[in-house]
Amino acid sequence: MDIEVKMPDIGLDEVEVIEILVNINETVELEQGLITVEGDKTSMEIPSPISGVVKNICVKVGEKIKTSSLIMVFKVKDATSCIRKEKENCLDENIHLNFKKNSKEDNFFHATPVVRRLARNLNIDLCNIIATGPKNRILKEDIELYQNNIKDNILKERKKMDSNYYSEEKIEELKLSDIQNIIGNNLHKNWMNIPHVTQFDEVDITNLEEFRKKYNNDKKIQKETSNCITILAFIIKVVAYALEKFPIFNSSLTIDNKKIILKKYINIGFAVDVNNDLFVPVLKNVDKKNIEQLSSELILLSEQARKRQLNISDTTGGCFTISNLGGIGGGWFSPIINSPEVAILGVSKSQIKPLWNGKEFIPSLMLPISLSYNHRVINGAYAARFITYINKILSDIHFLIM
Ligand code: CAO
Repeated sequence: MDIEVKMPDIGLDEVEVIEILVNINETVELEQGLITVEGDKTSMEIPSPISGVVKNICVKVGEKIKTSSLIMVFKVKDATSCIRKEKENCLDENIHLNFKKNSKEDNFFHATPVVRRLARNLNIDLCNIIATGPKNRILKEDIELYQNNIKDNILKERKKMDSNYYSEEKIEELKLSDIQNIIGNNLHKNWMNIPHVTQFDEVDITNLEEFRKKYNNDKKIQKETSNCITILAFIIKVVAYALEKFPIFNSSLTIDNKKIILKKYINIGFAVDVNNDLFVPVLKNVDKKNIEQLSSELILLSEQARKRQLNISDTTGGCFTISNLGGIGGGWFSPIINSPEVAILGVSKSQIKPLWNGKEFIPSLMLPISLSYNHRVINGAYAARFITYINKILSDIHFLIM
């Protein structure tokens, strides 16, 4: 059956056909654009009121047409089934079919192709939009308003769900401290700006712990418990050795990322947990101090951090940072680099594990370490050598005297 499609009343006496959007023999869906017409101030896509195959195109580009001018002839199998029921009330009453006329004036809409495209892209049905333009025309602003209302409703709905879930008696709101805000912003900036890679390793510290315990027992016997040394002091010293051997780890990047600044001093920061706030005091000239000196400075700076009495000079000038969570517990973690430094060492809790010595499994105290490095500055092979070097010296502290 053939059906004629005519030009709807779009509120203009005469319009020019500026584009034909379909071809003869093309199968066209309901509401698919057929032609674009242009009036004095606006252009508009004329949607198809039916689905079917285009049999004849009765207009040409550049032709002036009026309301009710014949646009096209469609071939359809079944005139009633070609109009989708659910869309029926969206049909423009002024699009004339020779067998049917939509009488639902309320649902009449006009919109420019730009607006229709916008609606299509946002998956918005024009039938749902309240038109505020002249002659019931849907404007871009109407679509935006509708879109914003949807967003508002979603937010309201989400808030409602959240408040149902977290009723006020069940939650407590805590404000982040100023320090948390500052640290959080820095961490976020570093995480976003530095291409992080984390290399993991496990160090056999059985001998080191044996030595440390012996040393601390002597101190206890001499009633010098304040001089007891933790594993961290050894790690700091070993890292200083490694920084000397692998100077690129003792560097920083200029802000424009164009130059590497190699440092000729070794200052190492260590993270201190103070009631959920994080401080990083810096031990200066680590390479020039022995482990006992480093340990007493470490204890002093940790105490000052806990009392929140660190000076600015205590927390600046670091070349490399160590974050030791091993006193608390947990396995490996990926520390975030403390820019402008280019690497950080994370230390986790040591555990006894069976270690194969070629003949048998030996119970060994294994210390998990994780090295995050700035991949812009340091390549993976170099980082693997660096962590392997740290592993070697920590496993056998005789290397410290070499
Ligand atoms: N594995 C096993 N035991 C460890 C260990 C490890 N990796 N690190 C420390 N220990 C041991 C110490 O040797 C000590 O044992 P002894 O009593 O036998 O000597 C005990 O745990 C307690 O050590 P400590 O934590 O008090 O001291 P420390 O020098 O190792 O660390 C400090 C000092 C200030 C770094 C630490 O107290 C701290 O605050 N750590 C948290 C760091 C942090 O928050 N990092 C996260 C930053 S990112 O959010």
